[in-house]
Amino acid sequence: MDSKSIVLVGAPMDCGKARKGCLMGPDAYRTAGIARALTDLGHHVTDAGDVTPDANDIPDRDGLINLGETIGWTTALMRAAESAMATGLPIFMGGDHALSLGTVPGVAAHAAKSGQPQFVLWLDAHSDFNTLETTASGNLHGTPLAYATGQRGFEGFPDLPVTVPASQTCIIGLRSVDLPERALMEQTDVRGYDMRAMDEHGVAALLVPFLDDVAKAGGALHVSLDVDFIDPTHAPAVGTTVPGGATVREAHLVMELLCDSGLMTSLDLVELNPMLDERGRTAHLMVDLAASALGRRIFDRPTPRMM
Ligand code: 6HN
Ligand code: MN
Ligand code: MN
Ligand code: MN
Repeated sequence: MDSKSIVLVGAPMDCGKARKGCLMGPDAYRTAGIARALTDLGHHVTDAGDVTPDANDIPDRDGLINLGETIGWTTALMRAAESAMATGLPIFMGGDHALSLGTVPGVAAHAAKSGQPQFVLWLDAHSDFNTLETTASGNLHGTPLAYATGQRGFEGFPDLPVTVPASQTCIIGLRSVDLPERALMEQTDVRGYDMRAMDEHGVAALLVPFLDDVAKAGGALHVSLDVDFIDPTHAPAVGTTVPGGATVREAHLVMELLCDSGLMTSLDLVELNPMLDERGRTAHLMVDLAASALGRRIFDRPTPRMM
């Protein structure tokens, strides 16, 4: 793959749920050697350091965990994401998945300026399609895809000038979806594939048609990789483990197909909780997956296309 300018953006956000630890994620990725892994592939890598949240006086609301703080991160990350897009391919190192409340609208705002349609690939056991009104847990890391696609029910959050049409989003890996988020998703044309679809058809058959649509539209592609996409036997360092997830090879294949497509323009690495890791194995796996998406391979050969 061509040499890229990659900018690492730390987002040590930990307020999207009650259990703490994701704030150590950015430093775990640094320690696991993310910059070196990408430099070794021929890329130019800079580390922009960590974003800090905006202050605001938004009052907390019953049943919603850390609402004001989450909105402070959201506004700060929107700006950071939009400006990072102007300098290269950003990798947003989380932090919990609430960080995508900011990164997805931020990258979409950048794409809109050049008239480019924004697409989003969501790799997750969960759909993260709750709103402030439907969430049963109050954990706002369960809401970013609903917000970014412009669903109602986000009182207190900034109105988004640019949203991502649900038809330009694809979720792969689903195995835990709340009833209200399913109802809301069914009113949209978000593409959602559960683990059964992956078992029956193979992950490539799910992903390649979506990538073809991105290519046809000349779109920008944001990828949001939640640690819990991967089965907890391989990726234990996450608070929301759900058994029956992607294997290590399935996850790498997704990344390799993304690399071959040349379409990925930004990447979130989210939900890593180093407190729950075993000798850094989850952090290293996430770094290896990012490397696969950015050109690490055994042989330089085109993969034959069967579909
Ligand atoms: N994640 N649907 C559950 C909730 O609390 O809303 C789980 C959310 C998980 C969030 O995967 O980033
Ligand atoms: Mn651009
Ligand atoms: Mn998630
Ligand atoms: Mn998840």
